Amino acid sequence: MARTETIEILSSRELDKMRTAGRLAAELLAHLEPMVKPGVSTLELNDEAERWTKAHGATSAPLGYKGYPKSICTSVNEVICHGIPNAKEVLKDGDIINIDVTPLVDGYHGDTSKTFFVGTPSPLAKKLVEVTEKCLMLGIAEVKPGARTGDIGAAIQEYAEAMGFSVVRDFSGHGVHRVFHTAPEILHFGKRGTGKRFRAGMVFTIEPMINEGTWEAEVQADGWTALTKDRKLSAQFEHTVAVTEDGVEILTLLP
Ligand code: EYF
Ligand code: CO
Repeated sequence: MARTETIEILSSRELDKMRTAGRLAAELLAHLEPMVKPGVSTLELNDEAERWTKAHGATSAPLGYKGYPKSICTSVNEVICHGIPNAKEVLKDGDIINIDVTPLVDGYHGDTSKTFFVGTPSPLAKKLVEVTEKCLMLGIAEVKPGARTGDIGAAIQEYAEAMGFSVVRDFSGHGVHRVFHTAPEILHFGKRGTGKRFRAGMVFTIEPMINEGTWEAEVQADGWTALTKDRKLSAQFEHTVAVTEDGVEILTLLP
């Protein structure tokens, strides 16, 4: 859906708050990473994320957002995004799982996600996950004042398709600050030289979802979980980034 709101320019005080939220989000993913092993349920990951977030003085923005029932999203194998943690979903060797976290810290959101291997991945899963992470970094490399949202989408689409994969069309990156989802909309496909121009102080996510087969998605009967139409694998990585005077700062990276 197109986002028509104006794109906020954050003050240096607000950017500092976004740095704090982004750092906590990255630390939360790093905290969960050792738990990603065969035999753990996605509900156990959720419950530890919720406990750790509260223990660090923050709240989990996804919990209750538009009615979403859990604190994180856990998207396994053919799930593209918004997988709901569940006690019956137990990870097994060879799975891939994206964990998407958004702690809300002192009124500001840090939104990041990463796809992890459970045990030993197949060669195809390994390639898909590596290509998806590179798509994110190629998208981030396009960000600087004067560049446009379409430059990000073009860079991601060109690389993903050259590697034999497809780019999900139905979900996009988004502006993020005090508001979880706002302008600009960041498509992960498109044409260079199109879309909104970046200015220093804008903050948004880039979160490409890359599929092994068709780009087409469908939403499960639960109304939340998005799956690949052909039930082949999907991977995703996400960072929250700020446009700086001369380029970009990744707010959800650990030093
Ligand atoms: C009714 C949700 C709403 N939406 C987006 C709500 O940007 C995100 N991750 O990077 C993101 C995370 C969550 C989220 C967690 C819950 N929601 C999910 C699915 C459908 C929907 O529309
Ligand atoms: Co996001």
